Amino acid sequence: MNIVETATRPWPDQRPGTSGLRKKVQVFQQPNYLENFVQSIFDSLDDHQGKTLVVGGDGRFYNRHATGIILRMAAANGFGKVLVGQGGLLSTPAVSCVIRKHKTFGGIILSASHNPAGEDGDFGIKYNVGNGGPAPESVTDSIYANSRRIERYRIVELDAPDLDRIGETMLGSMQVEIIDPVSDYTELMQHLFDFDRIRSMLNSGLFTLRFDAMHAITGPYAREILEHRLGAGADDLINATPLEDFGGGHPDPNLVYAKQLVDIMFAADGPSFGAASDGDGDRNMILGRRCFVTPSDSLAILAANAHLVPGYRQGLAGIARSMPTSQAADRVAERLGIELYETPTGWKFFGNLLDAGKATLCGEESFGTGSDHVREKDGLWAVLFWLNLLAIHKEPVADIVTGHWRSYGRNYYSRHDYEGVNADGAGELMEILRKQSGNLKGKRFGDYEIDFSDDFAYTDPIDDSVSERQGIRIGFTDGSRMVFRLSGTGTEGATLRVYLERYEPDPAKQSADAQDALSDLIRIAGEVAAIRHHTGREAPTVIT
Ligand code: VG1
Ligand code: CO
Repeated sequence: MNIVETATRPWPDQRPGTSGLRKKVQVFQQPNYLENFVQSIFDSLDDHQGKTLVVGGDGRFYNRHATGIILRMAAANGFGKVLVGQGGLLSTPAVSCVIRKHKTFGGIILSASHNPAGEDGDFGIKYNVGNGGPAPESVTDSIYANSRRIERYRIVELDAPDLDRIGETMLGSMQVEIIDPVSDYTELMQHLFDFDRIRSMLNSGLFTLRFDAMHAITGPYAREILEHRLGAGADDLINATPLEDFGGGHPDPNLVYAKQLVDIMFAADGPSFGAASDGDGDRNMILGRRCFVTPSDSLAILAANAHLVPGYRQGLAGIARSMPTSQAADRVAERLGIELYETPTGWKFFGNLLDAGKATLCGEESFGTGSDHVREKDGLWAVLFWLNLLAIHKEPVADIVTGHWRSYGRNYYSRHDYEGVNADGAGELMEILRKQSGNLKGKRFGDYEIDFSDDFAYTDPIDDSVSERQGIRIGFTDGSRMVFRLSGTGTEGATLRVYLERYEPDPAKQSADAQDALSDLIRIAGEVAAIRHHTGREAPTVIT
């Protein structure tokens, strides 16, 4: 086999962020940029010789090209076999599913999630370990360290195989198997949810559905599962063909970017249920007729009802949520008498809890929900979970949500993003907050008094690893909270995220608009962090 060792020099900027390495396509197109990072991944692995790797991505521009290079490098680096999704496609949760089902060594996912795609858009690459989940910080740190001292990469001088033909071929002495990207995942979903019951609901004529794949990876999965297996109509799925540029859109399932779906759902005769997923299929947005379910509420509602669904009939071991996610799930955990874990932002922090059987459901406010069925958040899984609950409860989505609030109280919640702001200004804002955070206790703003404030640090209960500087939390004496952190997934300037939460136990006061209910906290956040001064912005760019 013709293995070539190509000399190269380190790039300075290959530190993985919240979810892998994300950069502009043009950055990845620089000579050796992709190759350096892939070799740095392989150099961080122990004992991968002869083992199996999974490769697939969200179908964005550069996905195919990168897949070919990764295959040629995997062959040169001694892998025994690679499982590749047909066309180079696999959603993020499907990669996790395939790693687990076929017990492979690990997997590489090509995606920048919801970031825009195309020649001028973003590209990304992340490594998942043998449990199917994102590489923990110890691995990403070692990948980065390797990228800083790399001197050569290995590649075979052979053509990469045809990615479109299902079946097995050889690339040098490595086997390549092109697999159907949806079948393993579909089988897993069928095992977790009551497909018969969902199918009867969809066939009843009393229930209507709209799913928006946002021109990204979930299109083929939704076709197979929602349309072919569950009997949804072909027109119930919109934007269901993956495009290399995601149709020029921003496949981020929220009220701003999924506007087409939101307009449909808020029309007078809108469908009973609406949902969307993101670029790589791991996020979900849940809507009812004229009703938006916040991701934090969604996690709490799924947890409170999980015992009704086949895959979770035995109950939940525990619930885990990222720190900025609202405390709605905490109330459910308390009532169920199970543990609630608060982790830093990013799915990689759930892996140990899931592996140890400490948590069953996990969620993030950023439209991410999932469970121990895989080790990634999972968009279509959440959609199916909701469909299963709706088929049982036979109530509108809005009634399920308000019923939940009546029983548990409502956690008014919103996230304000200031995208693409000056990185120095944003860094300064965080630095000043960090310095102040120890002495804010007792400070008053109108009716609100600060109860505590800190820079969130997390000690993993399983391996005792410590992750510091995970966001400034400010808690008030009435239980309200605000959190400030900088995004670790952006590719331009900095993005400041401000998370706001207030608890309302009184059912008579639970129907306000979230922005109104949070208006005092929004004002206080602006004041405490001097947002306008440091960002130069009058208002956030995205409110969810
Ligand atoms: C964001 C979200 C975080 C999520 C991450 C990856 O990170 O806030 O909750 O895990 O994206 O999601 P950040 O650092 O930009 O806040 V995905 O669907 O983009 O892989
Ligand atoms: Co995603």
